Amino acid sequence: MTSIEQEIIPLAGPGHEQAGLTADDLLQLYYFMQLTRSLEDRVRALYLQGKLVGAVYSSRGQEGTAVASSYALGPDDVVAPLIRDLGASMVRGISARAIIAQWLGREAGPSRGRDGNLHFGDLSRGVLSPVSMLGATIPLCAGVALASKQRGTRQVALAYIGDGGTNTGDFHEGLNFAAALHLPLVLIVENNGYAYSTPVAAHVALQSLAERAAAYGIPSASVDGNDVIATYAATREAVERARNGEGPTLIEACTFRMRGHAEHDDASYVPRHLFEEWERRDPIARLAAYMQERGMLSAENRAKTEARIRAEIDDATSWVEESPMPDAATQTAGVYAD
Ligand SMILES: Cc1ncc(C[n+]2csc(CCOP(=O)(O)OP(=O)(O)O)c2C)c(N)n1
Repeated sequence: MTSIEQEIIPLAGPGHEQAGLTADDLLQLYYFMQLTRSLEDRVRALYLQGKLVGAVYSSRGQEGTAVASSYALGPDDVVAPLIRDLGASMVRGISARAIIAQWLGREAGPSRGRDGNLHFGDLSRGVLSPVSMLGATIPLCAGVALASKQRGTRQVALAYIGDGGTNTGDFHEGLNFAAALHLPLVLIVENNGYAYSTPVAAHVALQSLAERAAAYGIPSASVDGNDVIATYAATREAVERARNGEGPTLIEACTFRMRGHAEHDDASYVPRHLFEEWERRDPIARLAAYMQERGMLSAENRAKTEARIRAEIDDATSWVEESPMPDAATQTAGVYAD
């Protein structure tokens, strides 16, 4: 054990059984968080090698929020991940090959090399593409939730927004609309300490971003976003409420952005002690400690999972590097309406 592992802050929320999670579920959550982290490490390496055009955003340190919340959805539900939510795309089954192909601008990527690297989804898996204008995915998800209500499909829409994004007009309009019509929407507010270089206390006067829910007359919760069990439990409860026709819920997930806004940003404006404090709350290390204490993650199992992830990412990287760029003659196909 390293000194960091010894200092890990134990999970203090509900136990996994109380949250309705089995030992296999915990192993899945561990796998998806580690897969997300390892994939993002790989993209950083590809970026530093000059193989990738555009910015590289990371969810390092906050993988648990997207993984645990999207894990609480049913197979027919819809999710709208943003830049810190790669884990949600992975949980929905978008492959490492597809993601690396997207990052490297290949024809085999979900947007077929027509986008920078960010705006990809997969409607067949219920994953909406991000919209760059922050907040815009909330009215979009409210629309999905409205369709679900009108068609009686009982699908739930799960949207994410950063702390900074809660200050947009679209946040207000989308959430108010969903609340007024009692739509099946769950909104995860990822409070990761900073909106680019602006600390939360400098852009909003609330103690907790969960307080925003009162303005819309909807229930809320504030959870430790680096506790996957607590985040899963709160989201599952909100998803059930939404599915039962009881309208939207806002969940503040408290977490921390362990990198700069993107890799071109060295985060020099973040006091160093915050990184040290949040390192002790690392969502992967905390879940691993929880599982190890209960005999649910043997050294062998952990090594196997890590080897599986390495193989998956190595396979995807070499496959993508061999795969073609889009044909320039077709570059506008699928970009503009015919
Ligand atoms: C409406 C809008 N304003 C500004 C931007 C530029 N921008 C992109 S990310 C970002 C910071 C977002 O911070 P936050 O919502 O807290 O999310 P985080 O990056 O911390 O996950 C800004 C200002 C944008 N994309 N959309």
